[in-house]
Amino acid sequence: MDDLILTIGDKNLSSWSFRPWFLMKQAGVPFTEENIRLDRPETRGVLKEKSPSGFVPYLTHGAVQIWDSIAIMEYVADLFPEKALWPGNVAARGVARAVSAEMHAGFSALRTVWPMMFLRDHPGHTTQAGVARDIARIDALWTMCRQQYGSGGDYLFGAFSIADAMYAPVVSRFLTYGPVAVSDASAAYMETIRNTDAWRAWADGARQETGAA
Ligand SMILES: N[C@@H](CCC(=O)N[C@@H](CS)C(=O)NCC(=O)O)C(=O)O
Repeated sequence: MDDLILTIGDKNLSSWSFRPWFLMKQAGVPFTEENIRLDRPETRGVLKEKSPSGFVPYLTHGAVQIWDSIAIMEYVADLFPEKALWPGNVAARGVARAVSAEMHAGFSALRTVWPMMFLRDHPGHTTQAGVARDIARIDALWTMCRQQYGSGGDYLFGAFSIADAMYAPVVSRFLTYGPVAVSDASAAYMETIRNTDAWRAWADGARQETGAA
């Protein structure tokens, strides 16, 4: 099989890059990482030349390029069925896809008002009603997943899945802009995510990129 090359943006900033990177790293999918720094004078030109969509992330696999975070994760799930990146049970898989689609398509207030800044370490934040609504909905989703589908492990659907990768940048936002009031189940889930090897590796990379290491 050709090598997988995942092209991503800055680890401190690029929430969409974080999702497939976190999935592949935590699941042990072998890949090479390529980086394009965002918010630089040359960024637009580089993305226009190299990325099919003009955005990161994108995945290169031989002659094939796959763009958009969720399509990349679906492609990887197809390539590595033994990694079981979606839940095996049909009902759980359907709900996992719904939860992931809701993240991909929604929560625009949270994403706009609290952009991911992985290394943000100062207290305080601006907020608005839309952010509170998004937080409440995410808390309800996480709590429901953990209670109804999570009995086989510590992740949303028990075992680690694409749904967890979709929400990893939200865990980052809740930690860096919070504290946010969430259920005990959601708080425990956030601890699970922040204690993964992949989370620590991303944080190390973000510190190196920003010169904070
Ligand atoms: N729907 C896309 C969104 C990708 C996206 O918005 N990527 C941002 C970085 S997180 C980007 O490439 N921005 C280009 C720029 O800053 O010029 C996905 O899910 O991958």
